[in-house]
Amino acid sequence: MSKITLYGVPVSPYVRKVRAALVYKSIPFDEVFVIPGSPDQPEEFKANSPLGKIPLLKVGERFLSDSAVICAWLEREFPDKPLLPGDNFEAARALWFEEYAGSVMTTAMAGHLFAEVVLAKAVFKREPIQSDIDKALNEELPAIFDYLESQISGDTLLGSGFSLADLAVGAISAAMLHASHTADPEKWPKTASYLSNLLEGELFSPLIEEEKQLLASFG
Ligand SMILES: N[C@@H](CCC(=O)N[C@@H](CS)C(=O)NCC(=O)O)C(=O)O
Repeated sequence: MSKITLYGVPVSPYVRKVRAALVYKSIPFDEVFVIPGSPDQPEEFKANSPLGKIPLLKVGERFLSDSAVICAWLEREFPDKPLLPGDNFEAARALWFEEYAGSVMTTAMAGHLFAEVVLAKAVFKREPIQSDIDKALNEELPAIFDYLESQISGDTLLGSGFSLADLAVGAISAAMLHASHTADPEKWPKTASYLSNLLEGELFSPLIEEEKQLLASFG
């Protein structure tokens, strides 16, 4: 098997998704810490990440960008513990949740909540933008929780068990957890229970613990 190296920071939701997929499939990998936009990025990253974004995956001497592309490759290369169900329609639904998590959920949970509540002061060295936090808390997250509440089927999003849908939704929901927010169990009982089981489960909890230590080091 070619050596696999992941470039990025673990607190990025897209990097977290790839880390979780690698761990889920028991694939060994190395990591290189890269903060997007920072001046001291490794030359290898600059030369091989066409948009300068994380995650970037090195496989042997070749490179793949974009978390969805990387997960698609992992699924084909390491099919033993599948993240996509065998049923074609259910597989497409898993991809839909990956898209929803990577767009709508990421804007609210990472762009508006995590960035402003956690990163603004500690990393960006500025005051948080309160209007972004308010928009996430009052408009975006309630709409997301309403939608998830209507979709959750038992312990997972797809009726067929754990899939890429849960991996992608968990990867972004960890950003909300870092910002100390959860779905109110009174209003969204299925979503609150689903998210806490997912994030406190054996896949995500060790990753989140590691990230908490990293965030603490940011001051
Ligand atoms: N669609 C991409 C998005 C990746 C992305 O936006 N990563 C952010 C960090 S969370 C980044 O690298 N931003 C730097 C930039 O946009 O220049 C993926 O799924 O990997």
